[in-house]
Amino acid sequence: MAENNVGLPTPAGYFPLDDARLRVWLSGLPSLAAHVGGDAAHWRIDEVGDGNLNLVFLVRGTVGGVCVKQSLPYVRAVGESWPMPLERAFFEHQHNQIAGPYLAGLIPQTFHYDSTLYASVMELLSPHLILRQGLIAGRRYPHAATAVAEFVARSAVLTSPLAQPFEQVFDQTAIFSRNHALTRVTAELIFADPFEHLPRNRWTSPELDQDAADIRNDANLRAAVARLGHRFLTQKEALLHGDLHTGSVMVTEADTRVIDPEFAVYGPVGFDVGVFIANLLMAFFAQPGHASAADSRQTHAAWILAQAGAFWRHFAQRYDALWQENGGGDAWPARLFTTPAQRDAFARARRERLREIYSDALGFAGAEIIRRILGFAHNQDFEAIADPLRRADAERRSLTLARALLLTPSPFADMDAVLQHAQRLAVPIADEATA
Ligand code: SR1
Ligand code: MG
Repeated sequence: MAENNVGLPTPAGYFPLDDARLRVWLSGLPSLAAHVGGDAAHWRIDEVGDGNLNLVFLVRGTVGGVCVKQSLPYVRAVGESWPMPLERAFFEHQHNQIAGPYLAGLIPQTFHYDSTLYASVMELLSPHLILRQGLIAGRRYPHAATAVAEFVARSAVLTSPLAQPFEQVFDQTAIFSRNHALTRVTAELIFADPFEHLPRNRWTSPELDQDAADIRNDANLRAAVARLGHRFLTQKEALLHGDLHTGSVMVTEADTRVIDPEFAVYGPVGFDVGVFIANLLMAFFAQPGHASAADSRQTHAAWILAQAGAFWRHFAQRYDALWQENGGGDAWPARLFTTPAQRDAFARARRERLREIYSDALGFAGAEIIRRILGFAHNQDFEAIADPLRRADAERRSLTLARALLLTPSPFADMDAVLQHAQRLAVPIADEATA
């Protein structure tokens, strides 16, 4: 072990990649270099990482290309003042190893993992875009919501004791329970930070100063979010992606891939469900901020909202079907439910389980919205709105929905009720009078 300049131990042999080092390293791995093709000196290499944490390189040559993702020993978006262990690449690799076999076609193929450089070499997804960027640009991806729902449903059932022997699940849970650094990020950034005065928090100021203070000072909201934080840390239901926002999905019109499972941990299924729904809801509320003279974005906003419904419906239907088809694990042993009466009881229990996931998801969605507007890690849906008044308006409407999801969820008997409420909240005040 050596010490890097941020004081964290890094393994001997680790170095951050750059254009020159990547050419040398990759050309020393002939089977990977073959995916790129041609003379390494002529490869086109672009560093495209736009997330908070890692280096991401796209390498293109005469045959095709690869994507190389590497951990840095600190939070990229902040710099060396926020050290961050390199192991996140290991947990992303473990997710690919353990959940990957169930997720064919929904994740990029991984060709190689280097445990010294904490780097993965993956399939180059082209001409894919990050889903969030596409939604901001006004583009539609007709299959994205159902593909992400399929990813969540397969992960939720097939990595859990519904489908696996408990010994296997316990061993996997033990692996991901070492994902301390990124689980701490989630525990603090989602479930605590927005309720404290911290230098790393920010919001659209001064427009949202009062909203931020109201949220910080709302004891019931603190309790609702803390309760969910407790569930996140204790309910080891299935292997989560752990950071399933619209920036973790790459799309074309026909193809959808979920990327970046470095926050993977065993947790409550409703967390992934709620985070993804929250990010669609924020994309929806942000649309007026992206309007132009030619496009009010109303139609696009309505389409995005409908995707949240399609996502939940597909998830619920597939979770139920996959459970019935793969119920060979130690939880809910299939052999106990064979007579008509037993099968009825099992069907009722499955409906109850989906109600539980739905209820969790509403709360996690509320917590995700609040942290994206008042915490450290914001999203481009709002950040790309240059006018602070318009940005604050979209953010305030989102916060209003988040509070309702967390504090008064009972009117939201089903997802349609959530979407109708979001639609009502999105109507500008002036239009409400004439509606
Ligand atoms: C310090 S990392 C901040 C955020 O970026 C990641 O994408 C996660 O969402 C995390 O909460
Ligand atoms: Mg990420």
